[in-house]
Amino acid sequence: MNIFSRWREGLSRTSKASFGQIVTLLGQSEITEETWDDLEALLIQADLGVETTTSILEELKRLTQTEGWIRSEQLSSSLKTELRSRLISPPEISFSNKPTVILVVGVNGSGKTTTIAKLSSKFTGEGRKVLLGAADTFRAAAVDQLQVWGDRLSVKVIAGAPESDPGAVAFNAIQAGIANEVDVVMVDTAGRLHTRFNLMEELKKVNRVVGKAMPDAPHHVWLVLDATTGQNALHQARSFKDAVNVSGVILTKLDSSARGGMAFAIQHELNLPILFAGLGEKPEDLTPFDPDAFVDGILTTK
Ligand SMILES: Nc1nc2c(ncn2[C@@H]2O[C@H](COP(=O)(O)OP(=O)(O)O)[C@@H](O)[C@H]2O)c(=O)[nH]1
Ligand SMILES: [Mg+2]
Repeated sequence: MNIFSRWREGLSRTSKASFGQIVTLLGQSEITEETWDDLEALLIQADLGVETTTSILEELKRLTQTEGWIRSEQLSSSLKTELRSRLISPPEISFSNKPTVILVVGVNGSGKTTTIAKLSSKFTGEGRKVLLGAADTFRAAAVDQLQVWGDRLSVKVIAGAPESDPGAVAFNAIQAGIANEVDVVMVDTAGRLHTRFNLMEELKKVNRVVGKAMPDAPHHVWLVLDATTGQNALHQARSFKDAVNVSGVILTKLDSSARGGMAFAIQHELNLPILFAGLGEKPEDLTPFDPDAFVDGILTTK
């Protein structure tokens, strides 16, 4: 399957819902005040966020005036261009440190552990040696889940006793990573504690301890966001961004979401690149974020 069909399939819920209505709206009519009102409502409904929606509408109205457009289908390709221009092309991931330490954060259920498994499979496939740290010590099941993935993928997992200090687990994982000469250490973290405040304080501590285990670590901090949680995820994202130095986002469950527009809101509000996207539950369903294929996917109705 080529990359565009892969994304079209993964985004079919989103394209059938909100964006499908946009495609219909721009199908065959004269541009009237109602076109603009409907387009605005649909973009907001698709979770683009008010500011991004407003700026896209302003640009399309300006173009309509200068180009003298009268038919709504004339807006289509400009809408595509405007959407694309609001997505950041993901930077190449640097693995220049040995080990390169990646801290993976996000709320419970967002897909951290599954994503770490998918990334392990990807990185291992690229010939990199991977080691995992199970620093979500708040839930015993979380450690088991990572261990099961580690066994399946033949990747070493460093874990502590239940309820042990997550910072200590992260520290041990990095030391083991150095001793075993691995290329990548990924540290899974808790997504829920007694309070949000406790969670953020704990993450800051893990972040600091990681820096003690290896200077300049973590080299990447990736925030996993669940696309089905819509605008709500943005509030969470801000807390994480304030607590630790998040360098990129992984947007999961785009396949289960009808609100793929979240991607635009994330980039506008957080100014962080989306590095990978989850288009399903299988390991190969985690794919590098491709802005062109993404925009094509949300605007293609079958
Ligand atoms: N459909 C779909 N499900 C996903 C995706 N990523 C994760 N999941 C599912 O989301 C659930 C929670 O994932 P988990 O990794 O345990 O989340 P964590 O609590 O953040 O570690 C699991 O059932 C995963 O299979 C995705 O991209 N698409
Ligand atoms: Mg987990």
